[in-house]
Amino acid sequence: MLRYLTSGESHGKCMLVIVDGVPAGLKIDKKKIDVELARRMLGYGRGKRMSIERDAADILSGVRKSVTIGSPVAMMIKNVDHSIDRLPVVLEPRPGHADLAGALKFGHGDIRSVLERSSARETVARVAAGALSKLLLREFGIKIASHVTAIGGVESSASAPGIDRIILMSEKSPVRCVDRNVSDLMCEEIDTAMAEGDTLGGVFEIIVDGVPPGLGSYTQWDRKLDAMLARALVSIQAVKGVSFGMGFETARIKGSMVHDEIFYEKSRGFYRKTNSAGGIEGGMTNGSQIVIKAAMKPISTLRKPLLSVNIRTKRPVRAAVERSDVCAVPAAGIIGENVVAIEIANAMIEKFGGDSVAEMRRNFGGYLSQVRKF
Ligand code: EPS
Repeated sequence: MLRYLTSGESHGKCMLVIVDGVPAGLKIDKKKIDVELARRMLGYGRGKRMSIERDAADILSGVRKSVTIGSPVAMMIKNVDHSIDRLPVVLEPRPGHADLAGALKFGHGDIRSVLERSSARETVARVAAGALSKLLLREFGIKIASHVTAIGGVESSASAPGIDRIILMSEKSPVRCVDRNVSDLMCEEIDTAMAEGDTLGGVFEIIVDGVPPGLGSYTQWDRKLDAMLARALVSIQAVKGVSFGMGFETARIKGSMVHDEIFYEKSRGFYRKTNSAGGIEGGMTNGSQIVIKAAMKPISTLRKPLLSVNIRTKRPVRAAVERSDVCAVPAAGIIGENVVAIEIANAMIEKFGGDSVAEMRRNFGGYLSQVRKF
């Protein structure tokens, strides 16, 4: 089983992650991990912090001569802005943030002790773990991409192109939207929110290509892959909803219009012509691409702050203003790709054995021929 824990405060010394259960024999290309960290920093609408940081992973353990040895992999990403002990006390909780509930829960008289850890800076550590997982998935031809389909009220209605086009086109857009005209409108929407001292949320889509059928399981609730993916995505700061394939739309139309009919050809095996299920049926991959959408609420730090209450004086005040982003949906898509990568890597390890990549490859090959001969 692949598991991981993160540690670190937004303006502390560093962000840390320990990934346990990484198979031995995986070639680690550190540059690829750093590229993933750099992708997380981009996106139109981000704040000043991203021009300060130089996120790069320092691999501390579990790797020898650039190859994993089966022991836990620890990675550290330094915070250039290491100012935690110099930053002011925060007494005015921001509506929508962890501030108030976190202060009440831990008995903190200074909200800074909450916000330093609840900050989305924590996702740096998760992206490092995800980048490692992506390296494993590459060994099995599994690719993951993401693109932004909505920012505030601006939505892209164009159907998503193939995965390689998504990868290419999303990287070209400052908001990671594959539709160029909509991409421009999204940037304008962000400019308007910024001028108004406001923030924006949106929707991103994740596509996983090349997964074999049968990852996850229908046999127990906590083995269902869609449940694990939903948990991973909703745990990203500010993500409020997740849907698979046709998603909520399926609730409005008849079964005959929803379910993906099954076909068979000797050369292809079983296949579908549609993918309303988003690649998962009964908590298992069905061999089609996994397609997931996630909705992110607007960031809760507003330059024109909402009403709040000072936790010391109990007097009405305006909420605290911290340096923050106006819109972080493009970055959230990258974080989404990476938390999904961790879950898929875990499912692969569970199905094909996780001690070494060679063992996984053998079992993977054997399983594919079993499926082919079925
Ligand atoms: C972030 C770092 C943070 C914020 C943002 C994400 O840096 P700072 O607080 O120093 O500007 O830019 O976090 C939030 C929006 C939040 O609410 O915590 C990052 O590295 O992604």
